[in-house]
Parts: sequence; structure tokens; C-alpha cells
Amino acid sequence: MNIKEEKKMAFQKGFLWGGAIAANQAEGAYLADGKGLTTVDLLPTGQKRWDIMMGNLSSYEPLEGEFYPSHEAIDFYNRYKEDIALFAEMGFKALRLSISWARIFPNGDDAEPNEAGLKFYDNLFDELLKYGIEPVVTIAHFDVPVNLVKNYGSWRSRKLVGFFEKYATTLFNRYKDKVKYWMTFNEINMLLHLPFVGAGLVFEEGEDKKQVKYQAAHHQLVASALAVKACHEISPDAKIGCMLAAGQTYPYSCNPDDVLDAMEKDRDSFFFIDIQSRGKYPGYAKKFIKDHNITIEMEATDEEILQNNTVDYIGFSYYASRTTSTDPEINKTTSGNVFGSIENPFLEKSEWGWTIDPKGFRITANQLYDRYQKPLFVVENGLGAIDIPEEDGAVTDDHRIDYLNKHLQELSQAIDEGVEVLGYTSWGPIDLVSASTGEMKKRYGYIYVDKDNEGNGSLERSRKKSFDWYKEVISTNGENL
Ligand code: BGP
Repeated sequence: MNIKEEKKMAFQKGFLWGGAIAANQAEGAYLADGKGLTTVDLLPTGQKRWDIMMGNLSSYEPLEGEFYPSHEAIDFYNRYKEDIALFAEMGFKALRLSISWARIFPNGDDAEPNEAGLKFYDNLFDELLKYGIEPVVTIAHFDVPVNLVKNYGSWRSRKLVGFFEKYATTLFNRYKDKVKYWMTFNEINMLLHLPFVGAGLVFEEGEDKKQVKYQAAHHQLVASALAVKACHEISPDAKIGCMLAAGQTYPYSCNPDDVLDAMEKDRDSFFFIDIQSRGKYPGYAKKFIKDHNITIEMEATDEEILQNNTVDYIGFSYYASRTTSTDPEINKTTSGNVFGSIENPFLEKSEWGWTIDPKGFRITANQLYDRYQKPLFVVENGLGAIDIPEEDGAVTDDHRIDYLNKHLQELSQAIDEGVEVLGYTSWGPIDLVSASTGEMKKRYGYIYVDKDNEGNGSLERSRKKSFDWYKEVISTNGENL
């Protein structure tokens, strides 16, 4: 068969269509059945949330009278059966979710795991498998047991590598017959932008933040590689990936200075994946570390561990592209984004200022595949928007359908271009707590949850218009996009 005769490639048979949630944004029940406090349980809403996320925390106990969205979230802990039934109705083939570290090891450094926590996820996986839904499990999604922050300084300490390895190994042993897709750290590159979120880091006055962040990053990278090793040994037929907050940076102009700047900004993210996927620190990272007088303490076997335990696939989230310029005037037009992008005049934005750039999705997918030559897994994508139910409760979220439809069209183009993609799990198939703002009003779901920003509401679930749209996409395997 020559190239001309080849049938147009679409989403392959067995493509993992589904959705993605995270323990701390969905489960609630924040101290149930022996769970310990995690970093996210200390995040209230408003400006204080941002201060803490950046690493400026003054106390470790949630304050009376303040609202902590993770404490109840959408009560998935108690309602998962109802929610999974709705996912099954949409035809999900996969659900990406995370395990809460502190449900399994409440203090992070406990000698024995908490059986009640392990049992909860056993039940959850059984419920998914009952409907033929593949669990895709993130081992750490933005949460660290608070005890590890208080007593060890979180990921700045080498000790965390051992605690994480033990936690991950416990999961592989327990769930090896149920889970075939794993991911180590959610959006590992977020550590550089929101250090408390990505790594539980709290800075002391006058501390060299870059130094602390890169040392913590090294510890996570070694921990990730050790988890890959353990997974391959314990569960040889499982696949384990990394997870990048992706979205390439465009140069604002064809001025080579802008092009170089865009390349360097993207390397802040590629740094992590280059190591997780190729097994060693790239030259540009070594130079950056040297130029910034950062000293990374490594153990003798670290390089070998990184080299020998690379990931099987590249998981990534894509919401938006970024734009950069070296021109100080143009630089004034910053747009709302933790990556510090400037305005792109060719793109519209969401209500939260994130660019809407479907073509950028295709570019990113191609860029990642060209760079790593490993299967990709789109584990987050979606539009955070305000949904206001009509009189009869209906939510007509055409804007969301439009966003997702265009992104999936571009993804199918990337697949046509030869990019290998294992699946697509859109973010927040059921409304849940926003990671960046702690709000409920920033909704991504096909399923509406009756809960407002202050935590009031019946928590009742209902189907939005996009529910039927996504059901149709899955049942036709994306043929009619
Ligand atoms: C990613 C996180 C998710 C998720 C998503 C949307 O960074 O991995 O946890 O929340 O972004 O962001 P937000 O909830 O802030 O809209």
C-alpha cells in the first residue's frame, strides 16, 4: 500500500475517551476514614490563596470561619457511584483521577498505610471496571501531606524521595490488577510557577527561591524515576507516564530575540520532560543551573536512576498557548496566566483571560511528539466558564461545545499528521473546584453540580447540553466532529 492509498487515520479503535478529575478538587471528605491534612486543605479562596500558592504561608492549620473549598469539594467521596454511572452513560472508556497521598499515608511518613484509604480506591476502581472504564491514575496531583511540609520542608528534603517511593510502591502492589495507566506528578513543571501547589514549598525570608525550587525539582524527578522503576517491576503490563502543563510559547514577532525568548521560556517546561523522557539533564538546563549559581545535591546513583527509568508516554494538559516579546512596550500587555503571557492579538480569551487556541493544541501535540517520539495522552483540556442554569435547570453550554469541538478537530488533524495519541480525558467532566481560584463558578463539566462559590447548594447533579454532545462524540469515535 502506498501513502496515497492509506485510509485517512482517525481516532484509533480503543482510543481512551473520557474525563479527568483530581482527588482534592472532587472528593471532599477531607478528614474522613483517617485521611491526614494535605497542602490543598490549607488553601482558602481569594488573594490569600494566591499568596500561599506562591510559597508564602504563615500557619499550617485551617482557620476557623474561613472557607476551604477542598474540605467538601463536590463530595465525590460519597457520591462516586452516581457520578460514575453518569460517566458510563456518556460512554467513557477512561477516567483519569488522582489518589490522595494522605488517605494512604496520613502523615506521609507513616510506617503502615491506612487500610480505609486503600479500600476507598479499591471500591472506586471496581466501580469503574464494572462499566469497562479504565482508571488512569495520577499518583500526586498537587497535594502533599501537611506533616511532610511541617517537619521536612516538603520536597526540598531528600527524605521525600523515599516517602514517595514507598507510597507509589504501595499503590502498584495493591492495584496492579486494576490499574494499567499511571502518571507520577501532575503538571510537574508547575513547581516553578506555583511552588506550594506543585511541591508544598514554603519559603523563608530571604531564601534563594530558585535554589530551593530546582533542588525540589531534582527530588521529584528522581522520585518519579523510582516510581517508573517500581511500576515496571511490579506491574509489567502497565504504562506509566509523566504529565506536563503544555501549551507552546509563540514569539510575538519574527525578531530573532523574540524567537529565542520563546524557545527559552518553553525550555522551563521541557526541562522536566526531557529528564523524565530522555533520562538526563539537557545541556541548556546544566548551563542555566550554573549561570544562576544553583547547586543541586545529587546522590551517586541519581544519574543512573534517571537514565534507566524513563516514562512510557507523555501525558499533558493543554488549555492555552502563550506569547512572549522582548520589547518592553509590548510586554506591558500581560494576560491572566500563571505562565506570564502577553496578549496575542489573534486570539480570543476565556472569562478568566486564558487564550482560546485550538490550532495551538495541534501545534503542541506535534511539537511534543516530534521531540519525544513517544505516545501522547491528552489528560486535560477544556473551557472554564460560568454556567447559569435556566428556569427549568437546563444548562445550554454551546460555548463549551464549540471550544471542545474545535480542539478535537485539531487533535484529529495532529493524529492524521502521524502523532500517536492514546486518549483524551477532558478536564472536569463534572463541575469541580477550580485549582487556581478555589471557585465553583469556573466550571468545566458536562455535568452540572449545584454548589456556589461560598459552598452553598444541594450538590445535586444534572446533565448540561454538552453531556449529549460528548456522548455522541464518543459513540461515533470522533467521526462527526
Ligand atoms: C490544571 C490542573 C487541574 C485543573 C486545571 C484547570 O493546571 O492540573 O487541577 O484545575 O488546570 O485549572 P483551574 O481549575 O484553575 O481552572
